[in-house]
Amino acid sequence: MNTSGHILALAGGVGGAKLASGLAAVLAPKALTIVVNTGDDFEHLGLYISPDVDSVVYALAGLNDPVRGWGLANETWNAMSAIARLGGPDWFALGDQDIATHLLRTLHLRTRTLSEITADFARRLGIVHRIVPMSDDPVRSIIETDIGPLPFQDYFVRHRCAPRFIAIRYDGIDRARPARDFIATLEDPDLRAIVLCPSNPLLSLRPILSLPGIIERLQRRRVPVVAISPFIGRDAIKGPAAKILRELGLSPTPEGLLACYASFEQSRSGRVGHAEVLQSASTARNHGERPLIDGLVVDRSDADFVTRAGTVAIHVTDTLMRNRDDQIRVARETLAFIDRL
Ligand code: FO1
Repeated sequence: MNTSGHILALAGGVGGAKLASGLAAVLAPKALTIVVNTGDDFEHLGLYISPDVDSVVYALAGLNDPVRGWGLANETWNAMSAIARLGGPDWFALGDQDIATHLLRTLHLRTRTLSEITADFARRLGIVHRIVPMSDDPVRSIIETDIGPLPFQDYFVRHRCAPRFIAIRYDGIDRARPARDFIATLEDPDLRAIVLCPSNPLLSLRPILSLPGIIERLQRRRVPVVAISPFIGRDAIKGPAAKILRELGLSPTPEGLLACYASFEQSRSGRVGHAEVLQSASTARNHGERPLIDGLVVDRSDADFVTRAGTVAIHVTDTLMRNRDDQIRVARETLAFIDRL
């Protein structure tokens, strides 16, 4: 077992940033690469916003607001108030300090890639681990809902996830190349495991896994893939994951999560809706084909699931990460679990 190797963590959103912080606290700089979803990225007020990348960068720098779950701690909102006073859009709140990130990133994007800018910001904020946006090419998550297709932030923030979720698609995914350091980590002979953070499977992880060639590379892997369930007691810790799974006909449980991951293997188009989930439930795996997930970390409140887990190895623990100690504990337990697989 390669206990000193390289961990590749796939992350997005608050849950992803928390586990990424825990892993960064216990792993050496060269032993961790965090690849982050960019399907939530969009242009707003002329600025390029990359919410999941910023959540991970701010969390690893210790600058994040732990209560809000996004943006910077000790934030002020003067620019937003001034924008509203002038009749500008204020449905998406940009803090005064946060605006500095978006302004500089937008400026640098004229001459540099998102990967280069992220690495530069991370280094300047004292981060020693590698944070890699999943792609330098544009990918935009679109939610198909009962009121029509909505760009991700319209669905998530403007409509507060209220419309019924019918399907998600990722515009631009077919032409998007996975970031260079993402591929390099997947091909690293020293790779020890791939960790799917407790992020929303459809909003945060599926875009990363839908990039051309990624699922195929995972299916040829020599190392375990371990996921951490974002569900506790049939509900999501934060955000709309439980509501979305229910609207797709899945339960917000480890079982529903595995069904969701199975639909990723079946549907190569990237789009996931009710039909894709149903199809994967009825399609038997080809002989010898490896499931996407080797191990799943589940919360104690979902421990009854263990008996129905089939070939997937299960580790049961307290998955709620209230503080830094919890982040470190869940990270350590996940690494120990990997070494038992
Ligand atoms: N989420 C909200 O619910 N309301 C907001 O006004 C908002 C603003 C915002 C600004 C910058 C940023 O990086 C994130 C922001 N988020 C906001 C969170 C964002 O919508 C989500 O974190 C992700 O896109 C989902 O993981």
